[in-house]
Amino acid sequence: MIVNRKILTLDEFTLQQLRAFPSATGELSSLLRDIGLAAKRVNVEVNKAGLVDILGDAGTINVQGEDVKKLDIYANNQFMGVLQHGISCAGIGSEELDEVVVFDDEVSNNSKYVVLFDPLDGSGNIDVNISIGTIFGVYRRISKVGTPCTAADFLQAGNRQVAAGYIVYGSSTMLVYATKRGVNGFTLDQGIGEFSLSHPDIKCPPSGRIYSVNHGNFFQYEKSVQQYINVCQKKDKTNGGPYTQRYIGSMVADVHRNLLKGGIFMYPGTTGKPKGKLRLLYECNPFAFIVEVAGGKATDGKQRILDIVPTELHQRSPLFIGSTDMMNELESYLKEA
Ligand code: P6P
Repeated sequence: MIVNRKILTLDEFTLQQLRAFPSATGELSSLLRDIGLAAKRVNVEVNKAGLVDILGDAGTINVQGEDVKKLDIYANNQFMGVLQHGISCAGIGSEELDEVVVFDDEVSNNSKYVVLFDPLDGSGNIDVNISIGTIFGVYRRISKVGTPCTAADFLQAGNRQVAAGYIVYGSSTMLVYATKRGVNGFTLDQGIGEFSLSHPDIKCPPSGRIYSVNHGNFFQYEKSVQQYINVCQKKDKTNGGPYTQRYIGSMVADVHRNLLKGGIFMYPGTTGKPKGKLRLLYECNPFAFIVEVAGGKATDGKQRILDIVPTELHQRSPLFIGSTDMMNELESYLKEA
């Protein structure tokens, strides 16, 4: 296999973007490089998780009431650490932490951005070697630069994100990063230890034939959602099908696949959990930003995810996200209801 070393690394890409926009301060580029470094460190541990005593529960319960696995904590500390010691971030919010962390040092207080992240989504899959991921969203702070950031900086609507991305630790490790200018995917080249541009200008196909949903909750979904799922199952060659159902219980992997191939991912509300399971700020919002920039759609079943004004750091939201044509067909059933 001839390896093309002319592929831009993440650093080369961000520097190229910086040269294209001389007015940019470079803080966002620097923040992306920090995230790439943390991702490489987490990737090493994820790749050897079966070999070292990093598997299994850490014995603590996180704010979600879920068993926290050691890799969750390690990943949280890696992302928090690089952001705290970088030059671009005033503070963070994390799935693993009850409250936001205000870095409150001189450099951080003079930084423009705050970051919300889920350090290791799908961690229940760690022990069985299924792809997992990190999800992050970047906001320009609304509090005064030069002062410590505040909780309000983290409760902005998703349409105020300046960037968002995810890392999928799978058969290969990819970092996918979006700004309003586009979505780009970088694959970790182990030979040089750098993320290299492998998927420039990712677009979400307007339609697809993959639908992703947990059928185990079917009878807990609203009738209109059940109706759409039945429609998916009845698709054939005459109406854009047949569809296939793909759901591996790891949002980053499921949404990443649908983003590249076309498809729809649904985590609807259920009778038991009317707001669903996924977190608005650091799961739904980043993916909604990425998928919309790539040409897709994301709603909570009633409104655009990115228009929801959050009230709590860990609030949940139903999520329907993916190819525009599929989302429009789903919405025709939701509207009927
Ligand atoms: P269920 C993983 O715990 C996660 O937050 C997402 O990554 C995934 O899509 C979802 O939960 C799976 O939840 O209830 O279908 O097992």
